[in-house]
Amino acid sequence: MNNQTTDIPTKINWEEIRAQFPVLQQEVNGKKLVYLDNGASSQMPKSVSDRIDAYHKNEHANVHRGIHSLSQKATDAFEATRTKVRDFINAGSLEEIIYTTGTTDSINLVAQSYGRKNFKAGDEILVSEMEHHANIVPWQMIAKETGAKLKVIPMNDKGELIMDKFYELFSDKIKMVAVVHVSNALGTINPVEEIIAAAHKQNVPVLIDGAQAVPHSKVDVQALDADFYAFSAHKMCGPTGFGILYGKKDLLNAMPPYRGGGDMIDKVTFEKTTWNDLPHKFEAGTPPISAGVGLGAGIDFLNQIGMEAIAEREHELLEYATEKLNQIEGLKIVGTADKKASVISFLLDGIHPTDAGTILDQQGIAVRTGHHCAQPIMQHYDIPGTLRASISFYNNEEDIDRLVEGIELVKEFFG
Ligand code: 7TS
Repeated sequence: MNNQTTDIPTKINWEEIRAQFPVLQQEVNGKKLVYLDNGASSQMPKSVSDRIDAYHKNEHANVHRGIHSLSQKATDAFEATRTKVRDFINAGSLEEIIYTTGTTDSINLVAQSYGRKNFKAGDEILVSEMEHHANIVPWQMIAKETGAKLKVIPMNDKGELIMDKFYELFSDKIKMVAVVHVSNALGTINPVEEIIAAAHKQNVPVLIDGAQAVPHSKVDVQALDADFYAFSAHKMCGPTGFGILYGKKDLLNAMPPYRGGGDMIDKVTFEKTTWNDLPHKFEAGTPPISAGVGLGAGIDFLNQIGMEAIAEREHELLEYATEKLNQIEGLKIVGTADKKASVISFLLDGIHPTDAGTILDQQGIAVRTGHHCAQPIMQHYDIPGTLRASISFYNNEEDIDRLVEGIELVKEFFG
């Protein structure tokens, strides 16, 4: 993945695309909504909510059960998403696409299943300083249980991983590397190809937290050679409560189940239970079926636009916003990596991010404030938090201009 994208076949009408998001048409606090919190959750186009609605009206039943036609219809709709996900991230097979409830769940699955089986006292798990808590805490939990330890790849003040330190930290104690592809708090695009290749030289598997990468660029898990890759539907125009764990088949096959229950078994007796095949071995119980169907529709929507075009448009908006925000006196951007996705964290001189965010909200401008579930990043800069504008392809220059006006008002308000 990179910032440079090419060959957009036809000129895309971004305003037509924006018009497909009903939620963006509303007023908030008497002003037209400016939604710049896409890093937390993206919005849903009408085609996705319509698809979920149609599923409930016409196709709903439990999946993988019985022979009745409606259950088969539901199963077909639900399983169609697996094929779409496989193709979207270019996985090698459907067995490698595990349905979860989101990135957090996906990472916990690997930590609890792979980690419990493979980590022992003295082993090390390598994460980075810019991880979301979802890629720290599950590892800490399993480390505590197994006697393993966390090691941390530090970052510089621009918010880039210090790769020399990564190589220095690497030893034969390392049993897993878990790194974020794109930082949710800084926007940094990490050199995950390099990290994966280096780890593989030592036969160490790598989990990539792709929550902020998959929605914004073309991700090819086979080209990356990632062992595990996690992401969430609700950040890619899909619904909440659904996500994906990609894992290489050999690794997944060798891992014990994470949760027990219906659907994940082959044969159950009181003496012994055997497991279902991949991917179902990791999918116990009734899944969020409609959400899975919704993710399929979200992928269709993104594919219709094209991930290259999306990356290009978001980069254009990032550059526009960065230039405008840099002109504001007393504003400092936190996270100035050379390779960035469309996330801008910033501070306003003498104004607490929460206070600024409240005044922006009064103007109908939605940004996130706080530590963004990445407290170690805030500790690095010795700040309580930032304001964060996370931009999507359905934003436009007017949204950015409104943000700039809003910030000027915040500054006036706090004198
Ligand atoms: N990893 C990254 C990089 C994230 O940005 C997030 C969510 C997660 C993991 C967890 O995803 P979940 O779907 O399981 O919750 N990030 C954010 C955010 O930036 N603001 O709210 C949630």
